[in-house]
Amino acid sequence: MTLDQASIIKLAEHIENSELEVHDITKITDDYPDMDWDDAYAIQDEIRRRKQARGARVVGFKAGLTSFAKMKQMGVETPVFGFLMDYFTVADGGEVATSALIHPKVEPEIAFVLKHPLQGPGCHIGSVLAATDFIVPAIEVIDSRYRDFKFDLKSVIADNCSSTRFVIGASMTPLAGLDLRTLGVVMEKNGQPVAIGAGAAVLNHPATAVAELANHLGKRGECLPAGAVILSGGITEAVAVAAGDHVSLRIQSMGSTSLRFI
Ligand code: OOG
Ligand code: MG
Repeated sequence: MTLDQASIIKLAEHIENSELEVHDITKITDDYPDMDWDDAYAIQDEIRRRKQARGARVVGFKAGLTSFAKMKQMGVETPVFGFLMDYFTVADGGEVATSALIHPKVEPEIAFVLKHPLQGPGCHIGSVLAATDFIVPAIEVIDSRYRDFKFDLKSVIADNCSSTRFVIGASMTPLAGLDLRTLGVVMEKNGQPVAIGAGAAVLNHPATAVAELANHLGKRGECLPAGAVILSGGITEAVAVAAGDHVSLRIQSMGSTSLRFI
């Protein structure tokens, strides 16, 4: 850690206010070039604490920047981890008000729901497969608080990895007999395919991203709880959206989900 507690609190407030007041900010490493990874996660934790203190509940966790397409798009090379609050949830087929967002983008993802908690360190693909109850298709809406989505890893971690909304499909798919690597993924915007991929785009197997997330949380004395939504990361580049757009996602053998921006 290089930042004192007062700076962590000040930066958490600064970033969270940009979310709540819907305006962008410059990346925080411009002003704090020496901040380290622990500082970045401490700011993210403080944002989570502030939301919980207002009565919001954590409903899940996410891994991000887990596909080469996303790493390339954002110019980084390491996965990042964040949390999902109750108010991020959008009903399947539901609406997202763009007036509450700065410059939203959508990503096709595979979401995991566990039947047993996963406690790192030492989680691997096998632990994730054994603990998984079912998987569902998910569209994550991201909305970096940073101007033009320009950030470095420490800035994006502090900003809870651009998290803002997500929708998941309602068909529970068990893992038995499925090869997640070869599942085809098609996301459409207004009826046109805009993102096409397969599960292997995420670290060669999306369960690897979940294992890394569990190991990350384990180092901090936390676990991935049973029943939570776990987003394993965008399979393709993120696609910008605006009011009026309808986005749908179909994943082979897993069904579909959709949402509309108003
Ligand atoms: C960071 C969040 C990335 C994903 O699935 O890769 C993410 C960003 O690109 O703004 O959620
Ligand atoms: Mg994502």
